Amino acid sequence: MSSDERPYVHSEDGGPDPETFCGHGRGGMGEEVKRKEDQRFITGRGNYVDDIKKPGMLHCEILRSPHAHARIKNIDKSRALDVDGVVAVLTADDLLEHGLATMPTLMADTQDVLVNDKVKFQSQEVAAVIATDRYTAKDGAQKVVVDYEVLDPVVDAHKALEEDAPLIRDDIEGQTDNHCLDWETGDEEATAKVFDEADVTVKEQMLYQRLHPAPIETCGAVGDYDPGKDKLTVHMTSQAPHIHRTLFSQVAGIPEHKVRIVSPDVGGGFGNKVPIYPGYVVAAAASVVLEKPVKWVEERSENIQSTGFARDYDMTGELAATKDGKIQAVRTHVLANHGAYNAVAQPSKFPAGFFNIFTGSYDIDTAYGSLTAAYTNTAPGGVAYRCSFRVTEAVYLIERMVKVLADELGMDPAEIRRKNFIPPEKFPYKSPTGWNYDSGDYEKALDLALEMADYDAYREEQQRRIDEDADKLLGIGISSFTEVVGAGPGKTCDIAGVEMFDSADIRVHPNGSATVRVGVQTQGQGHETTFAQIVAEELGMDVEDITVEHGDTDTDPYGLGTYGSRSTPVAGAAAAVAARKVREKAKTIAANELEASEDDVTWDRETGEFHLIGAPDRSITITEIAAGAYMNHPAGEEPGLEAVDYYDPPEMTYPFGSYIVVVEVDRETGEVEFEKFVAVDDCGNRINPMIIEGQIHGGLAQGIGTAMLEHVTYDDNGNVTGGDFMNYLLPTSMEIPEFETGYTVTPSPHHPIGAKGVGESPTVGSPPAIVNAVVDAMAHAGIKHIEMPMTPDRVWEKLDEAGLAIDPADHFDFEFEAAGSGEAADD
Ligand code: MCN
Ligand code: CUM
Repeated sequence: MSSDERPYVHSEDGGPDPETFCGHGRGGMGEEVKRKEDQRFITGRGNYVDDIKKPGMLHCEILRSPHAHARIKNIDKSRALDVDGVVAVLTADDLLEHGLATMPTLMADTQDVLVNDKVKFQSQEVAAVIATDRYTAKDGAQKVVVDYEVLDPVVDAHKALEEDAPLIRDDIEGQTDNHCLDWETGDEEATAKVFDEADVTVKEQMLYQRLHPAPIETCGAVGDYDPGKDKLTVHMTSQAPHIHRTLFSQVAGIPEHKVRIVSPDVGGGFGNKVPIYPGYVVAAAASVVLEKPVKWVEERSENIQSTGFARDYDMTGELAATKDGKIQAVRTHVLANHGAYNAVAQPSKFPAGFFNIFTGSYDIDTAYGSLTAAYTNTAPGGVAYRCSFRVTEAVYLIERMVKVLADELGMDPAEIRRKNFIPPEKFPYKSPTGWNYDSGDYEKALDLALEMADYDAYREEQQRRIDEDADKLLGIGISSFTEVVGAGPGKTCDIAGVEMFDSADIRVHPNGSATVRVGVQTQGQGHETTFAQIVAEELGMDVEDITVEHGDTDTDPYGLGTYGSRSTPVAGAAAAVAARKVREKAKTIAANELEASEDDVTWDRETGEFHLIGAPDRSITITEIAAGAYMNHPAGEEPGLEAVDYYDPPEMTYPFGSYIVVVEVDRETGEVEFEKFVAVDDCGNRINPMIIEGQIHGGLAQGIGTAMLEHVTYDDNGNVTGGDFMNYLLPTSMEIPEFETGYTVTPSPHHPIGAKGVGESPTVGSPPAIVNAVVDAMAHAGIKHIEMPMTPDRVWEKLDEAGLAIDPADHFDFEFEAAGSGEAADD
């Protein structure tokens, strides 16, 4: 079925009513079904890559470069090979022999699997040692002697583009500087004209700092080549098993039916497990060469230092507006740090990812954005971290700028948003940068959030504290973001040249239970529950009778994986459509069993049964139908009851929300305390409210980490100074306040069950709300911006700049004496 012929929304019976639905009582849509997967997780029966043990399995340790930029003169493996238990030491030369020296990054770039010639970032993979156990492999790795010629590194994107900067990518033919790519969107001339003529313009520069997804489980793989079957199985931490199979097959020249990727339980991905990493390739290659299973599992610091980071966008934002706050144009320029290799998530139509949704929730006619990206001696970058591929940066830009404009005009930030929202009647809405928003009601979400947050009362309290010169200031921040998820329609946002779709395969067994296989891969999002709920809803089955499987390319239908919150928008749609195909056939069988014409049979969503029109008592359940499908199939019909759907979405989905954050800023210490945190989300029709709530909580915690704590930092020599959990600070329960969540429901008009994605909304939407709150606490004293992460010292500096800081010494009525200045005590 092509996209155009798809049911516009819901099924022929209208589908579940979005306002009232609470499922059919057996685990259908809208019900808070407990997560089916948790049984095994909470009883310690999860099966992660590192749990996989194979007879005769060898272990791989990777030797990494201590330098950020260095030429390799020589590698001496001999002492490592002498270590008892070391089986092999691999370097680039060995991989070259097998045609595996380089691997594709997520985008149009190739990365050395093991450094060939020149190291380009600290911790880059130089050699792999394979041994009988992990400790021996590590001992061996320490005995590999590498002779480096150290080169000058450059880690800062601005400096990388200076004329005398050291050239990083001398492996690319014709590359003479560190310039990686340019990109632009919108109408430059028209935008300039609006800015020239506008009443008011504002401008601000802001860095979205480098972040790391930091999933609990690091990346790992077990390569398991079976010489008997000539088949390579790779168990790996993968968010996209089928894409990874295709890439493995292409890189290694092994046909796809000879490669099986299994992604078992995954302990969090957050975008970290979208790309291919050298460790995966090495484990697989070593297994083929040695004809033994080979395991590679990263350590924490390796994960932070060498696998895809995110963000690192230095953005300049500008708004042009009328005196009364109507935004007329947005302009932005970005300098992006792409690291040593261009691994950046950048669906082809939008070379800067989805950043060009920077007009956000606002009805702005004119916009222009440009971007320059640089190579630097840092880990390959910009991959993804709960971001919808740069929507995070876009939302940060526009939501911060709206606050900057509100402060400039002395307007209430809620009021200015209301004035500029795309009104509900304008949907479907076409944005000036080419997006087709499906549906939205931004004001409704904002109003609910304002009410939940008791906004007016906090505004009064804020003023009271200013008037009374209180030690703790109050700040109120708002973010009314829109997301864009569900990649994607046709070729408009294909990644790596693959047209985007996803799949579901449903097999109803003779006893009326079913197995559903999908092409996406859960990493904690609860797909085994929510996909079962979709099928339960559409087939009138009990959710307990449905098992969802995924993560095995040998058994699952081809799919493109889980990222960009696309599972529900795309594979969820496939599951619903496949279920409807099954229902069609079930109807034929029902008519046969009821000895009636198909035209006289109807399906009741409430009971999940087919019955004769006008005679509800003459009904038949899915169990009876399933038995009939196999044991008594109608003449002219194939036996069996199953269907597969490959769903090519007609459009992306546009979930949205309004977050309101109230903070207390301590004028003495610069500390920020959360006083209130309200999150109203709209992801269209909700499959499992409890799972959505979990997604929101987790994502808000990550938004707090982003705004307050996290930053992967480097020193000038390219040493990662934020490359472990002592220095890369993740929020703990101590930093996370109570969240108050609310929701509105604006169904997607083109999605079969009216659902939109939600997985990334909280991380995308919350950082600007938090920054806006902290800025808001100091705005009366002229503070316009503060960079993330908003550590106490940074906040204190801003307080000081605004003349709001209280010197801690003011609390003491004695004077400190400088050391050594006093007289020596004689007792
Ligand atoms: N859901 C729902 N009703 C909706 C929308 C979603 O019940 N209207 C449910 C879904 O069925 C699914 C969950 O919410 O069980 C998230 O759905 P969706 O928004 O479709 O996102 P994905 O399943 O595609 O998950 C990807 C998204 C991304 S890209 C990142 S990054 C992220 C996130 O999910 N990584 C996560 N949430 C995560 N949560 C956990 N625990 N671990 C990660 O690694
Ligand atoms: Cu942008 S991180 Mo998620 O898409 O896997």
